[in-house]
Amino acid sequence: MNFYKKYIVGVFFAISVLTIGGNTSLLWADTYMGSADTNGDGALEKIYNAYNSSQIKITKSNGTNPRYYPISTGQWSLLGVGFVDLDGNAGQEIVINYNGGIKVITDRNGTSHTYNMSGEWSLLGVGFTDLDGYSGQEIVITCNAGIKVICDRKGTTNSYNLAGQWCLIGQGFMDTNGTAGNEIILSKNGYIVSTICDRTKTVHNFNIGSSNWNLMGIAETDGVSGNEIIINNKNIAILVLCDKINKSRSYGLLAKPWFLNSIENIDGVTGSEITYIYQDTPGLVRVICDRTGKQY
Ligand SMILES: [Ca+2]
Ligand SMILES: [Ca+2]
Ligand SMILES: [Ca+2]
Ligand SMILES: [Ca+2]
Repeated sequence: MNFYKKYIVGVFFAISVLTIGGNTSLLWADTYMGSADTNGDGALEKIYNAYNSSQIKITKSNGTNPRYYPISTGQWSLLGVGFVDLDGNAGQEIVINYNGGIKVITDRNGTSHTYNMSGEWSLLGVGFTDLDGYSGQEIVITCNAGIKVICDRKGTTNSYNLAGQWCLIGQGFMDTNGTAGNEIILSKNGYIVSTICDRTKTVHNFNIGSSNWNLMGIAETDGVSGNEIIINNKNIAILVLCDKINKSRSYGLLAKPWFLNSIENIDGVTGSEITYIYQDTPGLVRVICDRTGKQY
C-alpha cells in the first residue's frame, strides 16, 4: 500500500505539466548529475539533466542563476568522469557523449562546441590526461583501430594509426621522456612496446624481439627525468626502456627461477633500483642500479 502511495506521489513529482511560451509541454523533473565548479569562480555549481534530456541545466549550489545548454534529442551521457578542465582556464568543462560525437560545454564562457566522431569509438583508458604539457586535459579516444587525441585548449585533433593488435600497458599514460605531458604507453603485436609523445607527435618503438615478456613496472630508474619502462624479457634479462634517449638497456640474469623484489630508491640517490631474488638463495637480494648500469 505504502509503496503504491509513494509511487503515485513520486510520479506526480516527476512529471508536471508546464506552460512554456504558450505551449503546453510534458516536463520531467530535473535529474541531478553532479557538482563541479563549471564557471571558474571557485564555488561548486549543480549540474542537471533537464527538460527530458533535451537540456543541461547548471545552477549555483543554492539553485539560483540557472543556465541552459541544449543537447540534441537522442541518447547521451557524460563522457567518462564528465567534468574535466580541458582548456586550462578556471572551471571544469562538461564533456558529453552524444549522437556519436563529443560535446564540450564551457560554462565559463557560456558556450558549447562539438567534435564529430565517425564509427565506433570509446575513451582509451581513463581517457583524460595531460599529453601536451599545457594545463588542461586532453581527451584520448580509440577509434578506427587507432588513437585520436583531442586538445580542446587548441580545438585540434591528432590521429595515430595503429596496425594490428595493440593495447595500453601499465598505467597507460605517464611521462616517459622527461618533457612536460604524459606519453601514451602501449604494446603492439605482442613484441613491440611503443610510446607516443603527443606533444611532439613522436612515436618510439622498442622491439622486444618476442612476445615472451611482461611488464614489471614503469618507474624513474636512471636518475634522469622521465620514467623508464621495465620489462622481464624471457626470464633471462631485465630490459629498461629509456624513452628519453630512445634506447634500451639490458641486464642479464642467470637462467634459474627468480622473482622481482622491489622497484624503489634504496641508495638515496635519485632513481629507483630494481631488486630481485633467485629462488635458490632466498636471503640474497640482487640489485640493478640503472643510474650506474651496475648489478650487485
Ligand atoms: Ca576550464
Ligand atoms: Ca594539456
Ligand atoms: Ca613527456
Ligand atoms: Ca629516467
